[in-house]
Amino acid sequence: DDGYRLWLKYDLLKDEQLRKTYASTISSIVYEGEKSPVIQSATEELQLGLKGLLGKEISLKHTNTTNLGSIILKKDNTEKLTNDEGYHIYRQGKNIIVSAKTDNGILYGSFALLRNIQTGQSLAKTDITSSPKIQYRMLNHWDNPNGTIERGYAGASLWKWFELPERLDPRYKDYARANASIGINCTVVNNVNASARFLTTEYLPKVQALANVFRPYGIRVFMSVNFAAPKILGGLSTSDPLDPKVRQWWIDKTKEIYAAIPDFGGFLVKANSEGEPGPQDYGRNHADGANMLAEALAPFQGTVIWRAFVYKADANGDRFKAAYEEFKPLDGQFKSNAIVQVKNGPIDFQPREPFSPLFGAMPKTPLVMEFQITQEYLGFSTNLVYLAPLFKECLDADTYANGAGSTVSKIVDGSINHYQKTAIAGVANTGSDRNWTGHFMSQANWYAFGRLAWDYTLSSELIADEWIKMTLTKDAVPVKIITNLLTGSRENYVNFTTPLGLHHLMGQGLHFGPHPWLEKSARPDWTATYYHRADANGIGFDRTKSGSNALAQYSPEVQKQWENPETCPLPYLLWFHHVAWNKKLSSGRILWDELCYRYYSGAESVQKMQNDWKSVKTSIDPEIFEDVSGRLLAQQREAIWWRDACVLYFQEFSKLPIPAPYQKPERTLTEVKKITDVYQLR
Ligand code: BDP
Repeated sequence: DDGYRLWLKYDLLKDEQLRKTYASTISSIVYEGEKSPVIQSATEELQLGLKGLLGKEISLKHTNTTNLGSIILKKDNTEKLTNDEGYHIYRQGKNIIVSAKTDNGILYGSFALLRNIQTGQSLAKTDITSSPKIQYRMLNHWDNPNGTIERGYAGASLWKWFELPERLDPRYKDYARANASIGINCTVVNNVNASARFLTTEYLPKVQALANVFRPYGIRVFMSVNFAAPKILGGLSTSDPLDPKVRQWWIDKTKEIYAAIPDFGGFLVKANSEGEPGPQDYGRNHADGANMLAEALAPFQGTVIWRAFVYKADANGDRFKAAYEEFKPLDGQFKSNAIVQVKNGPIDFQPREPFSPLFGAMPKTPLVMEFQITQEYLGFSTNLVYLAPLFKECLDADTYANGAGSTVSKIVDGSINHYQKTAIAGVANTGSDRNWTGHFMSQANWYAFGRLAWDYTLSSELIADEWIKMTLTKDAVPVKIITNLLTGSRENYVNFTTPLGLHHLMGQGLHFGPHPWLEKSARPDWTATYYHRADANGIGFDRTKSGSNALAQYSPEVQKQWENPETCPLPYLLWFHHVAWNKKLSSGRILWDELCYRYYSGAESVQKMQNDWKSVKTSIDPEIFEDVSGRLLAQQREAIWWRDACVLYFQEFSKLPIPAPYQKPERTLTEVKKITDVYQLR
């Protein structure tokens, strides 16, 4: 098994009894009314899936004539239990009804029914209703026009730009199927560091061709745009958002896009961030820029998604505070079809971050959650890191913006501030590798993102359990072992890279491996020393009143959780406090010993992960087993590298011995530094 089929494997169910029960329950698939392209996708998938799982052809009928046990796809405008994209699956006599208000709802219901069969649920009393809590469930592809992917670790872009629009890779359809199966309904096809080329007559037909393949799966296409496009492409002397000619250029360009892609979703914009052009180049603010694009998109019900990932090159400030400082004052100034996309944490997709203080702070502006599925800071495609616990930790965090229970998820889904538009985005981890995600186990992260975007109340364990049963094995004991392996993997990774609230210690530029001694870079906030602040006294970034006071950006209740170093939970300690090396922590250890304990036990956990993986060998396809085994070995090498680099480097400041029972690293700091140096070579 090369992993290409993802979780849509549809192999014959091994349990013969179960298979017979399903087969006797399902004799045909019936659709009513017109067979739209979306209904065509639903029936095609059901036929494909059931044939594989049950080993029998299931016929397709237009209207129901018998009551022998059919799956009936029923559009029902009066369905009270669901929203527009939701579904209701229930028994009616011998039939199974998949009912929804829209064709898209029926498509999602069909995939849900298949998932129930794939995971071996009984259909005897089926009665499932489910509706997505967030409207736009999006993937953000950071793909470039030359086929490379920014921060992509699974090969080249899925989009074969040179072949498009004439040749359609069959993979585009499989991509759409996979997304639809987990409820993803929007995709931004290109990098936020956007090439203006995507808006040319060269690239628009290519994007149009992709949109045509995705449409029958309920997926709308968005594009990242370069704010300076009027200058770059339009020959204008400015891209000032208040200049009438610039505004007209965007109005015309938007019309041209909608003529080609009538259901085009809109624009995603990274502006005045990391060197990208933006409204501030002309003395305007982010709302001015977003509103200009919103105006061009409004006649077509399009949306502009404006990113809040901004931080100025200011050596004395605290990058933590930057997005809040720039965006909070603009609350209420954005047009109704302009929404603001915020990364989960205040810095940049670190293995652990507190939630961004913007969540809860902009009640008049719909905020989009941006997660990173691609493992830029979580070990690329050599590390097994299941991200559902990271996503959940943020979504479940309480902002107290509107009293207790104002979780980040309730900000994002609009239930607290009654947003008209709601959205969640994940930076995709897909690429041209045969198994889509490089590390086979990273498929679970794509899956988990989609499942949580649909319903953030699902637990990490439940999502892992589903995914394992659909892609790896249904054997009960191995399912349990792998579920534990997955759910513990993120904490393991945090422990051997950035425990206790450390952050931004990774290799410069590439963001690979440890580089805690990095003290000079093009910008101070691209170094590691800016963040960890280790000295003879201790380590950590004081963000309380005595330091940068970034904590003040949170509600008083949240401040209370984190402001006191005595009571601040250890996972967040060094995010907010500079703590003395010999300070006794709630664990009973002094800080230095706790740090060593985390680095050593984190690295040891990778050995344990290997043992767990070996123990399930007979239940796993050999090709997948070998692939994951090899990557776990690489992960072990990296974990020890991280451990050695960090304890040896921080020991220069603490001057304390490695506590028993741990052994001193076998190599010296100079030797470890050499490994990191090599990664800085071109
Ligand atoms: C950073 C990445 C960079 C992205 C940037 C962003 O290193 O490649 O362009 O995020 O999100 O983490 O814009």
